[in-house]
Amino acid sequence: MKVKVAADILSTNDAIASENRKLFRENGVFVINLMSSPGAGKTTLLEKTIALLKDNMKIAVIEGDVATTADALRIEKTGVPAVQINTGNLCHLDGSMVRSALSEFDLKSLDLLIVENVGNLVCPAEFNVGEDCKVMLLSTAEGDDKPLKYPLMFHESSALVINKTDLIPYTNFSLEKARRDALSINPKLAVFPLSCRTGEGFEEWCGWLRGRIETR
Ligand SMILES: Nc1nc2c(ncn2[C@@H]2O[C@H](COP(=O)(O)OP(=O)(O)O)[C@@H](O)[C@H]2O)c(=O)[nH]1
Ligand SMILES: [Mg+2]
Repeated sequence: MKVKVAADILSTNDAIASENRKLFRENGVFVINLMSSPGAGKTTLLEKTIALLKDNMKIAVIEGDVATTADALRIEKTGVPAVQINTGNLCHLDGSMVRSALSEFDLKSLDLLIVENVGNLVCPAEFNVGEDCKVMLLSTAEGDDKPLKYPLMFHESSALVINKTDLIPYTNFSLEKARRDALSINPKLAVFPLSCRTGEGFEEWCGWLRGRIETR
């Protein structure tokens, strides 16, 4: 019975996500669902990425967190519009939550909408919000065993950003192991090691993003 309830929830969500996707396509906006554990650096990645891309495209952000408007306030400081969704006790964003935020934006004018999901390595991967692709962010401080321990996140993503490469000398994180294990789960994953602290790796990451947006 529990399995059936879960299946019903997921299929209801998929129907709403499809409606969102249709709306995004009609308005020509490319949508990313950004997922990671809390503290991996999602908001910092967005701040840096927006600073590099915003002169050439129109960007907006939906921020998902259990509580506070802290991340939306951080994004607004970059000069792009941001809407905060507080999920209360829920550990992920779903299609209807994203839908409820869309009226805050002029979708037609946007090139890129980024949804920062709630920090969690499990359920965000199960719930589509109508995105074109999911991007997974793993930081070197979390350990290189995460791809094998949380495979769905890596399986569902189009790109894996490995953040905080500046911290590698202070950890036992193996970039090669993390990359190899992630690719064993999803051979199509585009992998971008980078550091939001030093800026290393941003050229490759932003290049991939620009390419995806141009061919949307
Ligand atoms: N050393 C280092 N710290 C980082 C890097 N990126 C983010 N941080 C720090 O990691 C913490 C969590 O970042 P935040 O963007 O809020 O993570 P989020 O919870 O995934 O949105 C903050 O203190 C950031 O300054 C990085 O590349 N290197
Ligand atoms: Mg954040």
